[in-house]
Amino acid sequence: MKKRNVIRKIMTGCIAMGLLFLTACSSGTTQGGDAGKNESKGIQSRVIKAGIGLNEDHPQGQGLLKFKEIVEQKSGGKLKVQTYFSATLGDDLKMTEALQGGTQEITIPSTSPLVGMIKEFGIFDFPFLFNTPEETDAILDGPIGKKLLEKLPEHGLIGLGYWENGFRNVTNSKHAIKTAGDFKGLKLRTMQNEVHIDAFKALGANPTPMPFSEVFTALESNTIDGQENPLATIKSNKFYEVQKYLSLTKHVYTPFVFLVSKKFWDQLSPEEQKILQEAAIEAGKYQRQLSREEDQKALEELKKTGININEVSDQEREKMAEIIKPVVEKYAKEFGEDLVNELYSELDKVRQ
Ligand code: TK8
Repeated sequence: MKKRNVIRKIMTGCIAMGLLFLTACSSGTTQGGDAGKNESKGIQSRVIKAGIGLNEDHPQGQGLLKFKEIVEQKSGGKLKVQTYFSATLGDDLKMTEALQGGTQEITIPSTSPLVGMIKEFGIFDFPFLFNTPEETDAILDGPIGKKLLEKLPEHGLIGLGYWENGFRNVTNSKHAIKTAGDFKGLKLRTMQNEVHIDAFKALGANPTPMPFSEVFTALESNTIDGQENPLATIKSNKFYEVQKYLSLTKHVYTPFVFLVSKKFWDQLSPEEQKILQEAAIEAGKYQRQLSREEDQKALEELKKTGININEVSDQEREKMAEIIKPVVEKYAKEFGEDLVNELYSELDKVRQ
């Protein structure tokens, strides 16, 4: 009899522990719940709000859908990614602030508007820095890109890697940009980024920084004459409807940075963090490839819209780079000459 009671007591204890464990696991229902810092094991049911600034059909949107597919597949459907496109949750800066506040879990902004928080991201805004995708991938996926991601946690953000926004070109409603002098007096929207603002000022333009979501209306109402973005964005946001000229300047390459709220990240188990990290990298490879294919396709489709498209000669691009050089030198000092020298030596290695 005694022995049977002892066994019953042990069995009751095991069931209670099991129930306690199951309760703890299911407690993190939305936005990470209260699972505690990395103490939870396994994968909990969570809803992950992921917002971006561009449309679903843009490579950024397609990349986010791929990320969602991978996360939900790897987690057996327990991690659910809710996707929001076209700045419905706000522009890049607003969504980044939402991550810092813990009211949104993921966003993938351009690095340019983040320079107010991490000024060193500004090295990617140096005009005419990159020439090829091989160069951009080598720098972003190498020691320089990693060093900049390591600055994010102190700002309440986790960076899981870089996706591709792309090489930027100028559209406007006044005239084709064929020479450095053609920027004179042009009211050009720029991202909220001091390097872009000073570079276009040096070229004689009249730069107006504003969030991306306001650009179409500003162009339509002629508040500004032009803007600059990669071809996929120019096509996806139908800028050809309100612009007459597209000049293929390829003056800057902009990365997207994949951001996760640190408040949310710290609540995840190592297994959940691994799923998000792997999905961000895998979807990023897919997104970069799509972005490069789309850049060519978008040019062909933009030609059919009637917008006046012109190439810009290497000679004129070199003249623009020469005019902007003092701006780059000024910001190289501000961002740290060691970092900039490391950037140039890394670039030299890629070009050998
Ligand atoms: C979209 C922005 C945009 C960027 C800009 O969220 O602001 O011009 O190139 O694509 O990040």
